[in-house]
Amino acid sequence: MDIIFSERHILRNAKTELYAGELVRPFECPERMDFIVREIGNRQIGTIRAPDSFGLDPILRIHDADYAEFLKTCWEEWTKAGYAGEAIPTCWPSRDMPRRIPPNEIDGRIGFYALTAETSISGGTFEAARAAADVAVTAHHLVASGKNSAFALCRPPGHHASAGMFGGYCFFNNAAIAAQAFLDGGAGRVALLDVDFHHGNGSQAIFYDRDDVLFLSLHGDPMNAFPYFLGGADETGAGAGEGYTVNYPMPPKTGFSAWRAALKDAAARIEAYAPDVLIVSLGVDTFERDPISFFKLKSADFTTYGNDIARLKLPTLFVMEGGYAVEEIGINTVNVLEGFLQG
Ligand code: Q9C
Ligand code: ZN
Repeated sequence: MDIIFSERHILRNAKTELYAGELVRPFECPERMDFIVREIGNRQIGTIRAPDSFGLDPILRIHDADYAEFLKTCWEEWTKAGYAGEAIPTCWPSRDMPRRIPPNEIDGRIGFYALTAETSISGGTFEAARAAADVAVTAHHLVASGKNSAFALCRPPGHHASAGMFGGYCFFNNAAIAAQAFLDGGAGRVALLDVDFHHGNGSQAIFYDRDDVLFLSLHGDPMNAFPYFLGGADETGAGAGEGYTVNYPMPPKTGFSAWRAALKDAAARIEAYAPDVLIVSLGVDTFERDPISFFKLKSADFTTYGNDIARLKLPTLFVMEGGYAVEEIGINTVNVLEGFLQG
């Protein structure tokens, strides 16, 4: 399998995450990539190469220009304001304050563009997020030009980012950018299967009213899990997109047999849609020992479901999302890819 990876991910090296009322070292840390890269080498599943550069164009097919500009200038503005810590929002246009225009001051601007407060913005974040989008677009080109599969080893992840908002460790939506790139390159239908533990709220929002991307997500029930405010089974799409969003929220302690039954249902819907290509938003935070999640998948289960995905017999682009059991993230990620390759 061709694997695309950018060393520039280390430019995303925030020191703080607001977690349980404290500033802790972020769960979404650079070493995640070290463990995955090492395991790819150990198991020899393919060669790793650096991405090409595509600039902002493919990003702006998904994201708002003012949002991209905000991400580019946020850290500089924050520093200029004289703040000592990393950039963290504290005020949003929330339910009872629906005035939706970006304020001038950085404190207001960051709140306008933020979904959540755990994801601090630090110097280098924009550059790393741009490199991750390059990884996704480069890997998309391999599949678009005839390879059966590719792995976009993206960091930072992307599926929580919407057209104009960051959060949940995500800035640019790498999988959505790849989906749009396939469509712009001539594909008619793309299926986006999100197997990260968390609901892919950004991806859902981006494609909610469209029928050219079928979005399916298996995730912790938002009544009990981040991102809490999207991901219900009753969200099925809008307008032309009605029926093209499919959510599988599952309760705490869900194990592999229930999870796999949801995957089987998703696979049947993907088959019926008959897409030109399948994108998998691959988060391995469904693992039993993930520190911030509540599913109970074991390492061997990742191989099994990689194999299940292969049985769809579709050109497949895997895009890295979450996974925070750092010591085991390499094994679990490569298990999916190996299971796929053996399928
Ligand atoms: N108590 C991704 O996996 N915090 N993002 C959750 C749990 C945010 C996860 C707190 C988790 C974001 C890409
Ligand atoms: Zn996740």
